[in-house]
Amino acid sequence: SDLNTFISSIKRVAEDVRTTKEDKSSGEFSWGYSDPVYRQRRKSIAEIAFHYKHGDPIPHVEYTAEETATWKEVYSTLKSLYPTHACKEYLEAFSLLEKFCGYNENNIPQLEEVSRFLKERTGFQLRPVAGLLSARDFLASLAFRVFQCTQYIRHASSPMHSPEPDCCHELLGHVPMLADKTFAQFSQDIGLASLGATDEEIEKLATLYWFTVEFGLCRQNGIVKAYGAGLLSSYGELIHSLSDEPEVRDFDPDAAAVQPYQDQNYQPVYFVSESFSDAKNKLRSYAAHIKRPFSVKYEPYTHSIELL
Ligand code: H2B
Ligand code: FE
Repeated sequence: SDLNTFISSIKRVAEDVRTTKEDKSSGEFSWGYSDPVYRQRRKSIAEIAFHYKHGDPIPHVEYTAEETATWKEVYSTLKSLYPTHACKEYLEAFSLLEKFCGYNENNIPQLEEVSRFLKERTGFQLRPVAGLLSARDFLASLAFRVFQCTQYIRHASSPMHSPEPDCCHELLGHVPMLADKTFAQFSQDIGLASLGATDEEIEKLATLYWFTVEFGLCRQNGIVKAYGAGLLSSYGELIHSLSDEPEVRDFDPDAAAVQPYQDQNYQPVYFVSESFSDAKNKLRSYAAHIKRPFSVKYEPYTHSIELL
């Protein structure tokens, strides 16, 4: 039956967390759409993702001087905000990444090096991806502690803005947080909750992901800080999120899962968590109420999913 086919497909070990080539990386949504040199570059970096097999070392990309200059502008601008705007888990990981993974303004870190670092810290691994995946595919890999990571950089004409994820967003937004144990568990829990969920539940989990992993805030010593990757990789929205313009609500998964969001503009509403363990516990009880034909457990020794 369809259900059995589906069950055997989700039981596959992380090795098989392969996703469709159905992606939006043709450049259609990027600023470089009309730049043939940029499009060719994107195509050649996408080839790495299409040929990648789990367990392979991630091939290095030799970034050009122009690409490194784009990175430098993003890196140095954002870095100036982190001490006051980023949560402590982020700051701690960021300094380790500078020490051990080649994070600096003159170098775009290589995914392979970063992936090895994360694997040692929290068991998360990076997998190169050519562009946006469906929410279902993207969340499913989180269940295996695999983070699908773009390797190209945004077009040089707009260093401070990218309409799609690029390596600045992944490396500066996501990677430092994935080095935190509790946050890593939270991320995997969203992934586990997505397995076998209906399209409606996936939509809600994707929205929950949006208001936490991408745009989440947290309170530390009475001060609101950012932990969402969409904030930590956007100079403008990082400032906006901690100003008194937006509305800020206490994190509640039931509310966050159905909150309308903005993908063209800054968010008018953010959710603040008291801590990552608190967010994780709330998410777990939310996930426990999702109706599914089965429940799942992650088997860490074999990196596989067990059905309960
Ligand atoms: N695909 C890729 N390649 N990177 C992402 O960060 C991403 C994605 N995020 N697909 C997903 C969608 C997210 O917006 C949620 C889960 O829908
Ligand atoms: Fe992201």
